[in-house]
Amino acid sequence: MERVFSGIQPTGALHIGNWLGALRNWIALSERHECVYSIVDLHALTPSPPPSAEEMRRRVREVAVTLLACGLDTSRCTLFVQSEVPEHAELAWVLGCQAAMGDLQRMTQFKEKSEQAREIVGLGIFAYPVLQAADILLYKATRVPVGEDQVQHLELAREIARRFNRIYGATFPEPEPILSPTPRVFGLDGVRKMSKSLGNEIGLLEPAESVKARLAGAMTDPARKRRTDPGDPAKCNVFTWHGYFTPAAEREECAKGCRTAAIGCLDCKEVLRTHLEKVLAPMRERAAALLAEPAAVERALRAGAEKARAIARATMEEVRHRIGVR
Ligand code: AQP
Repeated sequence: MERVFSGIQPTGALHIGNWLGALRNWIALSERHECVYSIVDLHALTPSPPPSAEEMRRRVREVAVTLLACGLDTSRCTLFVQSEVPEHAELAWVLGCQAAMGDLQRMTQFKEKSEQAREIVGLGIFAYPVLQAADILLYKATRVPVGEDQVQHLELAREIARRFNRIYGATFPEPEPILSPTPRVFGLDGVRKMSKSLGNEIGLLEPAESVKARLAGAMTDPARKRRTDPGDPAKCNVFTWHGYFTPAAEREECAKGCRTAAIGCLDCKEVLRTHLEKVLAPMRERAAALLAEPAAVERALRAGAEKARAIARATMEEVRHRIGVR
């Protein structure tokens, strides 16, 4: 059985982009592989300014509840919080010594995130892919589910593994990507990737009324200015979302109605909302039950950290031996 590793940052409320691009695939993979999933809070320290301690704790709890509410089953996978396994930071230092500055400078995410930094461009955002390589290699994972934006980082993790193995002897497998079937979901603005930090998302646990209001403001075909103008579904981001949630026949009806101006964008969004609710409503319900039982969520995370630590300790022991430190 292959070992799969993936992580998610507690940088805000999880959204339908995370669900389509990662989480539903995580659940499917945990049915046929040994899966290790982490809420990577150390990565979430990299924005500038960082979240307060209270905010970080709140987000970690929120992400844990959302993952469980989505249907992640901790009896079928290991789910833990990254900072509960100190070996992640330790291996990141060791691997950082073998990561080329030039490679890190080329990372698209580094360029984008350093532009978003409001105070400083910290070393953490520069070294982010090294910590990510440590996350994966610590578990000797052979497969990593990734969205389009993470392919470059995984390639770097493979390069770091190769370099380490060349210098110190075969230690790490080179992890292969499992490209998400939905690698990039655009946000409400229809232009940028849906992101927690861009405010262009529909949250998985957002109240139904709020989803409705946000959908009403979602960008459609920019050329369709008035209700009476015909639209082009191929140029409409909302229509792309129909592809994720609406059955084919109804979707086709919406497309026809749009092209002929028989329906307006709000009618089309209402059809989407009905189908989106079929996914979101059960998640909200499960989340409410989990929130009423915080101790159970905490127990699940602690048990996950125990399992993760056992693997991480064994790898670090081997790494220390290979590099000659105590
Ligand atoms: N819009 C998206 N479309 C498809 N997949 C997505 N993912 C995120 N956004 C989309 C996938 O979700 C997983 C976890 O992502 P993450 O939280 O670790 O980081 P991210 O990709 O940086 O997500 P965000 O929402 O954009 O967070 P912020 O705003 O904090 O940077 C990954 O597999 C990712 O591909």
